[in-house]
Amino acid sequence: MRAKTEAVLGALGGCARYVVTAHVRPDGDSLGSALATARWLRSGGRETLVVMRDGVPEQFAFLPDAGLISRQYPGDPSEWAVVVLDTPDPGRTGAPEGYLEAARTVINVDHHPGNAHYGDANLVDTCASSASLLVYELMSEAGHAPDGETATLLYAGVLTDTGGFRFGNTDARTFRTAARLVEAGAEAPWVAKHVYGEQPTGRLRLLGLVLASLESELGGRLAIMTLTDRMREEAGVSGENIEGLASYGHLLRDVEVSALLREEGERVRVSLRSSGEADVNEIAGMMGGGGHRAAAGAALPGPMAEARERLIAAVASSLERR
Ligand SMILES: [Mn+2]
Repeated sequence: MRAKTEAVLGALGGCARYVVTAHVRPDGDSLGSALATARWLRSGGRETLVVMRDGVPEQFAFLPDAGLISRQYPGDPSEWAVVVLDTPDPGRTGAPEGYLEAARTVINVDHHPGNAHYGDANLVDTCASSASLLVYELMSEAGHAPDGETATLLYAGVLTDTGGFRFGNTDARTFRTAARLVEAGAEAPWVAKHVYGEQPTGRLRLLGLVLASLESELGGRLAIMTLTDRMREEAGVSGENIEGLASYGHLLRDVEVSALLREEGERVRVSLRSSGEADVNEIAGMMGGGGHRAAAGAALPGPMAEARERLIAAVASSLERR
């Protein structure tokens, strides 16, 4: 790990221009780690662009520098070093075909179990609860003290990838990092208020409808909620404002896997959350998806009823094996 850290730090210092990116449909960790890395590179005098093909979800628009994110990769990749954060497979960046291959250099910093160890330099630590935590550790290793806004960005990633310090990946290293980030000026209550409070009316209406759909299967070990286009219409919500909804099934006692099935055109997207023991990365893998032990997802062909049956079968076979 030591050699890997040094290779990544060397690559982060060695170029003049950087594109920082992460996976499509960025979450709090992707955005926090990317925006913080960009501030770090800029503080060292590097020209830096943050590119997210899907832009910034409304829920995270409050993050410092969120307004600087571009949806377009700059031309001539050979002029740019690309830093890819929180992304197990380079295809998931949504970069134009051949872009990463043509880039000056590619640096990969991630914590997903299925990471392909791509890039000219990579740091993949699947024990880390977030990519933001890894970026913080890289900064410490380099002797860089993050400013308050950078600390706030990293804190947002540490907080959201542990489900608000609740998932099974919440360990001492997570709390140590969170404490240091707060010491560096991270606005912890402010981040929590934006991420977990201050919900727009439409989202609360949608939550009501999704909760009303909750059913338990497999003797109460699996909770399934659904989100349909009709519900979106009824709640007056159009966007992808679903962060956190999949976890609500864990409010029921004895639920090991909480699932949210949502209609997305012809397909049904499945989000899975584990309360600890169940490995939802394995379950998602059986359905062609992936993620982490505690949080994962997959896309299934519709209709909803069929996707639901496939989900129940996958969860049943995984729970039986334990
Ligand atoms: Mn992450």
